[in-house]
Amino acid sequence: TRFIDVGAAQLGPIARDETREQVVDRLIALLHQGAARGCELVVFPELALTTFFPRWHLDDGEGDEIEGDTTELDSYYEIEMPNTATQRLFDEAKRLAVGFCLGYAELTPDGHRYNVYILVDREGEVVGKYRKVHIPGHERHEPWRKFQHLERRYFEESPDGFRVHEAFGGTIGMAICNDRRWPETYRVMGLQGAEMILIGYNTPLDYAPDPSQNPLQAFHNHLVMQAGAYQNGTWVIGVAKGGVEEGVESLAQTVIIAPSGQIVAQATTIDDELVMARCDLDMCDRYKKTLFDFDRYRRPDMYTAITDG
Ligand code: CDT
Repeated sequence: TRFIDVGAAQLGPIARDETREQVVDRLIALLHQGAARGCELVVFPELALTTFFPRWHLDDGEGDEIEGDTTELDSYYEIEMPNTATQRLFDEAKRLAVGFCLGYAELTPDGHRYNVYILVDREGEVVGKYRKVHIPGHERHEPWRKFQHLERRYFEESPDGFRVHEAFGGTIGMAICNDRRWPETYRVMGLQGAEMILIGYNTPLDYAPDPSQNPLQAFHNHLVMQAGAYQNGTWVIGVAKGGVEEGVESLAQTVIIAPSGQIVAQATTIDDELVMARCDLDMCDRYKKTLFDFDRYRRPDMYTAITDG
């Protein structure tokens, strides 16, 4: 049987003035906890190096292009990885022989901005990179909101889509936050044989376009990830940046979900907290080779509206 001992490393809030060095200290502390508990992979959340900056309108422009003064905005993006601030994390992970998954904002040399997740193996090598596919929120400053959700201003949609990586003795996929609400996310990776899908999130409890959803945030969070796990016979590791960050309350409830759809570990705080589970990758076949034997039972010819639409 193939096991991966996985740590889901939830983060509490990251303040606007918190430095990368301070945050990296927190990540390394979680890495040590993971190593002490036998983890070979520690999963950090979406945008794990900075505050969730899309809550502010930070450039001077009004159009869809980023323009004007972008000094603070640009300070939230990484232009290389590893870099001066994160090299310590890579070095310590390699020393401990613990792989990790890290979310951050990427500014490419040719000026593209993506919300990304990287998978780093136990030797400290980046073995996979994922750029967020489903970018939620809005493109322009909306002053009526208590806080902004300007992801659609600050990030481009992935041109790459969902891939899987052979790593940690299994087939691993990645997704970021809003991606977890869409069944296609899991299915596209399920069709590539995903045995474990890593998902980091920042989810404000206050959803301005329809506040009636606010009390359901925790329910919807687990609903979508448990369904995605079960319907594709895969482990799902859902990792939050939670707590009250710059006055905005965000969902915690980090979870590790089995291919049965059952939650096997869950965070109990809204702060930095590592939960772990021994994940049996061979458990995936119980679902992939029976009820969800895709080759035998799926009817793709009946689903053409999904790709034609
Ligand atoms: N980070 C992220 O994608 N958050 C969204 C918030 C809701 S859309 C404004 C989410 O789907 O959780």
